[in-house]
Amino acid sequence: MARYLALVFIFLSANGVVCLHGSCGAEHGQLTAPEGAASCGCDKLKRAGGGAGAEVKTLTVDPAVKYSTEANERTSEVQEHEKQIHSQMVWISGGEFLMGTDDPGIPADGEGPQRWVHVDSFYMDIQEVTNRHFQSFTSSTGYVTEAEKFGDSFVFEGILSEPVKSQITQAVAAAPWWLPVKGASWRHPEGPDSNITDRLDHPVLHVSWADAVAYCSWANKRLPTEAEWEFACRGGLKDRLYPWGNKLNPKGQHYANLWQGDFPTHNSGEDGYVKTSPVMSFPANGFGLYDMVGNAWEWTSDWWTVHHTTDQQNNPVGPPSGTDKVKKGGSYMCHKSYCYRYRCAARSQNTPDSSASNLGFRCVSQEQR
Ligand SMILES: *[C@@H]1O[C@H](CO)[C@@H](O)[C@H](O)[C@H]1NC(C)=O
Ligand SMILES: [Ca+2]
Ligand SMILES: [Ca+2]
Repeated sequence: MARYLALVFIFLSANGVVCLHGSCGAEHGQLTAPEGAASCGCDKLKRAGGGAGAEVKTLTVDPAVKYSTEANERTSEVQEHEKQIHSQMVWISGGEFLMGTDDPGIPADGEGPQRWVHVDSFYMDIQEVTNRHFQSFTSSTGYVTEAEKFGDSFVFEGILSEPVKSQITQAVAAAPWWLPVKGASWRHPEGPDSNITDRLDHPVLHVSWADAVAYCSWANKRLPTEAEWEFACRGGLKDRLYPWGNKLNPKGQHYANLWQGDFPTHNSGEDGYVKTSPVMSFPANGFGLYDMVGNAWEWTSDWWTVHHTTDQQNNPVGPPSGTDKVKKGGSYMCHKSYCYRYRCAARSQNTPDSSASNLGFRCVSQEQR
């Protein structure tokens, strides 16, 4: 209880506004992207007790060391098996690209200025890491996620069952549709009465940044930098909004799992899904990558900053330190009225120990895995 009270207090002081039930709703009808405070609240899922400068708290062993060492000791037979249960990867031939935008949908997010960036070639998972992938990781390592250790995670109110919802008395002040749910984790995405049995091919959710790093390390991969992620998102197109171009629904078709309707009260599911979709349910971009925008947000390795140099950068990795990590691509909860972040240049942030029902990841590597 104390944690949640502290949580609400943090948001009150950080944002200077209280967004009570309904009062954020004034924004719902507007079709232009909100600037600053009015947003999906995706960046508000800070765990209490962290405070400024908080780093990942619970992992005492560097997951990169621990899991790559274990990985090195596996037999080739096991490695062969794992090849089938890891995501397929695609070669992304590096080069220069225009990162960010001079026409930011959400200026406060630091989407601009547009700048030339070079990234080296790399391999990238063609899909978000799935529950099946993550299950193979935890069953061979015994890894326990941060949400499982904390005992809770943030779930979007709209997908909770009534019994679970009725037991919750706290919410995030700035984004009341986010509820801390006891027992919510990647195995139980909407709390104890839910499971992933029928969702093994959906993106894994409720994974913290350290959980994502641990998984990628185990697979002999790593998280992408923001620059790599955005280069990959653009799929070889220059200065476009989406991985497929500038039109959200070319020829009336849906190209990503987003939100249709009024956020947060009504999701029409016009694209076929009101929650996550199986990975690769929508068309791939020009590089053969699926769900780069929509479905689940994806962690990157960069610390968050909104200040970017216009000097040409070579393989930028973001600031050396920070309090939040960058996530990219938006999720099935994103709608233009509230979270116009399903664009390649869009970005948002979370503290590394955050986990939620719309946040996942994919991995990259320098070599084919
Ligand atoms: C998983 O959830 C479904 C309903 O979504 C339920 O029918 C099933 O029994 C659950 N499985 C387990 C193992 O709890
Ligand atoms: Ca949808
Ligand atoms: Ca995604």
